[in-house]
Amino acid sequence: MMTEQMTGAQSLIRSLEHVGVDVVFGIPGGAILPAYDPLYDSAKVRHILMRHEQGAGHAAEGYAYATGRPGVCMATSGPGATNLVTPLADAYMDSVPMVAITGQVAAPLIGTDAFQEADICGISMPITKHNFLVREAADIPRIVAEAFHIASTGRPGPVLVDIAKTALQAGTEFQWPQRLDLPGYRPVTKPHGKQVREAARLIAEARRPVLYVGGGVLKAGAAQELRVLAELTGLPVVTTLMARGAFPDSHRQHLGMPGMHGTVAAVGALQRADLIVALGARFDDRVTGKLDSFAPDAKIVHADIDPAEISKNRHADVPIVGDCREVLADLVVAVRADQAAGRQGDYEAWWAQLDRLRTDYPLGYEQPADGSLAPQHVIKRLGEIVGPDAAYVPGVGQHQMWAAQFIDYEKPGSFINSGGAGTMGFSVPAALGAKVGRPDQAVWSIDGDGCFQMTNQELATCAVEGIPIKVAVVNNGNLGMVRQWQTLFYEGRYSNTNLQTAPPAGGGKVRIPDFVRLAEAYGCVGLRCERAEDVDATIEKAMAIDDAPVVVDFTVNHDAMVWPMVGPGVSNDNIQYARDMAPDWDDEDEERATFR
Ligand SMILES: Cc1ncc(C[n+]2csc(CCOP(=O)(O)OP(=O)(O)O)c2C)c(N)n1
Ligand SMILES: [Mg+2]
Repeated sequence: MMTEQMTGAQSLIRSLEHVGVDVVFGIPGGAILPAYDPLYDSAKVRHILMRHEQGAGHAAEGYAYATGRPGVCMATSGPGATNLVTPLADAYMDSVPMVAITGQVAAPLIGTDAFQEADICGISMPITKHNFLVREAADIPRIVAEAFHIASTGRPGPVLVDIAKTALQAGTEFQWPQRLDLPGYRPVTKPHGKQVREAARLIAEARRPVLYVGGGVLKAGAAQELRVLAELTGLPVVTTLMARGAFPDSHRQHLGMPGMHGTVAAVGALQRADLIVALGARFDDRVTGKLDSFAPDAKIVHADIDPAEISKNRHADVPIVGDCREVLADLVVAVRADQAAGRQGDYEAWWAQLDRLRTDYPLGYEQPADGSLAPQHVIKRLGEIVGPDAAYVPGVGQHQMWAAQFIDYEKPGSFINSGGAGTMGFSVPAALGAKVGRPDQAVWSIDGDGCFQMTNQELATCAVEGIPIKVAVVNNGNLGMVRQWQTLFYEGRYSNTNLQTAPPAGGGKVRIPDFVRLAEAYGCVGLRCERAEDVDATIEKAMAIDDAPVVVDFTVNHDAMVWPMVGPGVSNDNIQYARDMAPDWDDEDEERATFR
C-alpha cells in the first residue's frame, strides 16, 4: 500500500483530489488557514474565493444541481462556519449533495470558548445528513471518503466535516481507505418486486390515476424512465416545484405544477384522483394544502429512497422503498407484463375531464392598467428567447413562482431553486455555482429585488473569477410575495414591504440602490428595461454579452399577483384561479359535490 508523510492539511487536499473534487467555494480564516496553504499548490482543485460564506454554500448547491456531483464549500471556525448554516439547512431540505469543510479551533481548546469557537457540529446536527468532528490528522482521508459517500448516496444531503486546526497542522501518513465501513448506513435502492407488481395492478385498475413527480426523480436521474412509464400507461403527470424539468412541459400528458401556485388542472387532478403514484415526492404542505382534505378518494403508491418519508404525511397503501430510477424501470416491466395479459387501464373519461380543466383554466395574467411592465411578460419572454437549454435559477418570492409557471422546462437541470427552505439570497450564488459546474450552459438568475440585496456581492466573485452569469432582477420595488399576502389577508396594510428599489407608480425617481449602477460598480454590465416593447431587445442584448456578468433591472408593476393560489391552511378544493374567482369544476360525479 502506498503511504506518504505529510501534514493533515496536505492529506485533506490530497483526499479531495482523490474523490475527484475540481472546485471548492470558500473563504479562509485562522482555523482553516493550514488547509489553504496546500490548496494554493493543487493543480486539480480550483478554489473560488467568495464574498460571504452563505454564497459559498449556495454556490456549492448550484454546482451540485448542475453536475450531479457533491458541491464543496469551505469556511473557517466560528462565524465562518455559522454563516454556512442557511445553505446547509437549504441543502438538507432539498436533498442536495454537498460537503462543507470547516476549520475548528485547536483540539485542546475545544469546549473552552476559544477565539472563534462555535460548536458547528452541534449547531448543524438537525440540518445535515451527517457531520464529523475531526481531532486527529490520521482520520482525515477516511472521513473525507465517508463524507462524500454519505452526501451522494441514498437520499442525497449535506455533510459537514469540522477539522481541528491541530489536526490540519500535525504530521501524518496519508493512507486512502481501501473500503468504507459504515455500519447502519446501507440505503436500499432496489425496490421490492411484490410492491412494484401491486403498484402496476393499481395503475391498471384505476379510473383517475395521476403520477405525482417530485425532486427525487431528478436526483435519481430518472427522467427518461419516467417518460417511458408515462407514455406506456398514458397517465397524467404533475411535476412539483422541485421536479420542474423532470418531464417536458411540452408533453401532452403534462398538467404542470401542483400546489399553492399550481395549475388548476394539476391541483384538480390530484384532488379528484382515485390513485396517486408519488415518485420521489414528500406530500409537502405546499402541495397538499390542508392535509386532511387532500385527494380524499385516492389510494397512494409512494416510492422514495428515504423510508422515513413514506406514510409521514399521508398513509401509503403501497409503500416502495428504492431509488426512483430502479422503481420506474421495474414498474415499466410490471406494467408491460400486465398489458400483455390484457390488463390495461381506461382513462378516457378522466382525460376528458382534465382536458376541459386545462382548456378552461390555462395559466395567464392581466396586463397592468397603468401601462407598467407585467413581470409575467418579462419571465415568459425570457424563457421563449433564451430557450430550454439554459438553466434558470430563481430566488424566493413571486418571481420564483412566475419562473416556475411561465417558463417551459423541457429537461433535467433547467430549473434550480430553493424549494423546501425558500431561502432568499439563493439565486445569485447558486447561479454562479451552476455556471462553474457547466460553463457551456447559459445560466440565468431570475431574482427579486429583495432576494438580490441579500447576496448580490457575489457579483464581485463572478466578475473577478470570470463567471459570466446573467441576472434578471424582477424589480417590483417590494417584498412582493409578502405584499401579496398583505393584500389578500391583511386588508392591504403594507407593513414593511416597500424596499424603494423602484420608483412608486405614478412618479418619483428614488431607487436605492440603483441596480444598474450597482452592477457597474461590481464590474458587470448593467441594463434597465421598463417597457414591454423593450423586453425582447434587452434580453437579446444581454445574451450577446459573454465576457462579463450582466444584470438587467426589469422594473415591473408593483401590484401583480401570483395566480392560481390555494390560501395557506386551506383545502386544495378552494383554489382561486384569480382573485375571488373559483374554478367551475362542472363535476358530473355526484359523490364529489365539494368541488362545486
Ligand atoms: C431569508 C428569508 N427571509 C425572509 C423570507 C420571507 N419572504 C418570502 S418571499 C419574500 C419577498 C421576496 O421579495 P423579492 O425578492 O423582491 O421577491 P418578489 O416576491 O417581490 O418577487 C420574503 C421576505 C424568506 N423566504 N427568506
Ligand atoms: Mg420584489
